[in-house]
Amino acid sequence: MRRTAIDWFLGACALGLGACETDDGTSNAAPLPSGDTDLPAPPVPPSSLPADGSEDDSGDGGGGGGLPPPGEGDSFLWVSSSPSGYVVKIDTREIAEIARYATGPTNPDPSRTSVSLRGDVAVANRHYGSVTKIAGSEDGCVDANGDGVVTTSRGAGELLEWGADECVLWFSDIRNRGGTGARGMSWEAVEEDPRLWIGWLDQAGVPTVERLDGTTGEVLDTLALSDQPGLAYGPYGGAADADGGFWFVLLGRPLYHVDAQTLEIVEYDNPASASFYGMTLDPQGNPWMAGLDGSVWRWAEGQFAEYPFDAEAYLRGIATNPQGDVFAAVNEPCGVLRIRQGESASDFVQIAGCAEPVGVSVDIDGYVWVIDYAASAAFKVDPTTDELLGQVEVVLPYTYSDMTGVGLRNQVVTVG
Ligand SMILES: [Ca+2]
Repeated sequence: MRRTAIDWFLGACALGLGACETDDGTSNAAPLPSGDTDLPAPPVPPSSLPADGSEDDSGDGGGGGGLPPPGEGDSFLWVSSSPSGYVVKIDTREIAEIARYATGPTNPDPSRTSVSLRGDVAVANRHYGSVTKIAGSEDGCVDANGDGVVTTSRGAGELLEWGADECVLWFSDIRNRGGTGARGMSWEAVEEDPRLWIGWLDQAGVPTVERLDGTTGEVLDTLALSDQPGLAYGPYGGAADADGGFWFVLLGRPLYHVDAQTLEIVEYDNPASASFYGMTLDPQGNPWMAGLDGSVWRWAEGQFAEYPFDAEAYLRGIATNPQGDVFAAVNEPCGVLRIRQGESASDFVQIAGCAEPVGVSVDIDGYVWVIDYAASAAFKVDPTTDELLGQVEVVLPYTYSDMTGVGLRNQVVTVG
C-alpha cells in the first residue's frame, strides 16, 4: 500500500533525506479533519492603506501606483541558506549573488522570504522562532552607529556577523512570545507602510497568526486557531490578497482566510484526498495549493478544483506569473509542473541538475526560478523555451515562498 504523502514527508525527514524541516514533532500524520466547507467570504473593496508618500512615482504598472511595469526596475530573488543561517540576495538578470545577510542569532534556520512591493524583505526563521526585516535597497538602510556610512554586505559571499549589518532593520523574537517557527508569511500588497502577516505555533500547539507593523516589527494583532490540535507546525504557507487579507494553509490540512478589517478567520476544509503544502494566489486572488498528494488544487467560486498530475509525485512550492500560468516544484519526478492559464492539463519541465526542488518563484521579467535543496542551487528557467538559463549556488536552500515579490505584486498590478 502506498504511504500517505505526509507519512512519506515525515519519514524522509526522519531518514535525513533532506526533504524536510527539522522540527521535532510527528503529529502531522494525524487523520485529516472533515467537516462542512464554508462558503467564500463576499468580495470586499480594497483596504486601502492609502499611499501618502511622494517617492518614486515614476512608472505605472497599470494599477500598481508607482511600481515600475514588468520588465523594468530591479529584480531580486531572496533565498535562504537554511542551515547556514543567512539569506542570499540574487540579481536575477546577472544570475548572481550580490549580498548575503545573517538572519538572526543562534542558528536561526531561515526558510520563507516575503518581498514587499517596495522590495524590502522579511525572512522567517524556524528554529530561533523569529522574523527579520532587511532593506531591499541601500537607501532603506539605517546608519545605526552614526558613523556616517552604511555598513552592509555588498558582494557575493560577504557576510557580516549578526547585528553588524545596517541593512537589517528589525528582529521580531517569536520565541520570547512562546512560539516556535515562523513559516507562512506575507507583506500586505500596499506600497506605503505595509504590515506583515506571519504564522507560527505556540507552546500549546495552537497555530497563531500575527500582523506586525512593517516599519517597527511591533505586534499589532494576534489571532489563534484553537480547533486544530496535533500540529507540528503553524501556518505553513501564506499570501496576502489585494484586500489586505491573509490566506494560509496548515500542512495537510485546511485553507484559511483572515479578513483584514474584522480579523475573522474562515476555514475552507481541504478535500479528503488533498494534502496541501505550498500555496500562492493567482492574479485574480484565487488560492492555489501544491499537494503532497500529487495534485495542484485551486480554490475559487466556492469550491476546490483539482488538477491531477501524478499520484506518486510530491508537489512543493507553487507560484503564478502575471498571466496566471501556474508553476509548482515537483519531486519524483524531479522538475517543474506547469498549468497554463485557463487550461486544465499540466505539462512538465525537466531541469538539468535537478535533485530536489522545493520552491518556485517568478521574477519580474517572467523567468521561473526553481530552488533546489539537494542540488544547493537556484535554477533560472525560460518558461517559453524551457531552457535552463543559468543557476546560482546557494547552500541547501529551503525557500518556497514568494521570494521575488511577484506573487504579491500580481495582486495589485494588472497586465494588459
Ligand atoms: Ca554606520
